[in-house]
Amino acid sequence: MWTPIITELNKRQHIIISSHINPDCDALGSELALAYHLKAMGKDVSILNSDPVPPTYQFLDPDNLIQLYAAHKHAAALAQADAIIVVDASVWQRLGKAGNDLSKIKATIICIDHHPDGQPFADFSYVDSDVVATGELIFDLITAMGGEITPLMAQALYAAISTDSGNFRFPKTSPRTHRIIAELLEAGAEPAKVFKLLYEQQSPELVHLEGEVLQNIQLAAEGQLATVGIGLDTLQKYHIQTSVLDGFSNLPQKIAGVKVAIFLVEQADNRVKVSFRSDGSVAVNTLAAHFGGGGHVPAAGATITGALEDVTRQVIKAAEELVENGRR
Ligand SMILES: [Mn+2]
Repeated sequence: MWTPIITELNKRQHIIISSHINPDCDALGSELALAYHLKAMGKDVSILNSDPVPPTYQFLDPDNLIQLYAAHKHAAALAQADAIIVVDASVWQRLGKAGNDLSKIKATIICIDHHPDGQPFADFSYVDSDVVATGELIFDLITAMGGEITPLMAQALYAAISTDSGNFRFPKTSPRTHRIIAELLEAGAEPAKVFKLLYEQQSPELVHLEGEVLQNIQLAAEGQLATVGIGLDTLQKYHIQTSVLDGFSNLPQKIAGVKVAIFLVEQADNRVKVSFRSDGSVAVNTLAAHFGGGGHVPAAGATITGALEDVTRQVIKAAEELVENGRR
């Protein structure tokens, strides 16, 4: 039921929207569509994130509504805020330093999310872990409030839902997902344009790095587990920032018979960012949780302290156990 949140939003005037660190399209698209809707209602809206918009996703925000949070710059906005809306995350820590500061101010907290592993922290929550993207929930909220979906909002929500559903193939993709997408197309979303902007703007270096990653995929657990890691030296060789490697997590899943794919990227601070993907038959969020991370059944992640080789060994061992347990 959206009624309590709608009642609350109607009463509030100065609204801050935020989402998780390393924002993806679902986070950014949900924030933007919601911000445009609330602005159309005459409200004062700020989107404050702890991490910048990745360059590949900047096309979603031509009006530059999304701001990089800085305590000194946004003190006035925080002091004035009477509502905070957290989208695509259900725990303050996922918001980084913005979450730390936002959690301390006196304002109504609203949470709209689809992650299954959240903790209750908001005054009003709409968390539905059966939907494939937070973008679906934002669409529902805006339409429940009688809001108009402009072409820019439609593009933002289309990008949110298409990416979070793995282009409509992840298990939680539903008939409802496609009905929402139909309405977004009617409102002006252009799938070919969004696909081109999301997936076909890569540098030659990135495509060549992808070739090297494909070369290095290792199989384990009788071919059910595929793992590949990238070291800092390789990233330097190709002049690649880790933030542009999002699409690489799925690469090992190209191989027939692979149930779990693991993609590791060495970070500068003796940590390794690990992405887990599965075909849906194995819950990789339990694997991520084992290493202090989280996520969904088919897609999850964790950041693990240690050298790339050590972390790779640990993760393969845990994943082999999970794949083999899943088979019993
Ligand atoms: Mn999401």
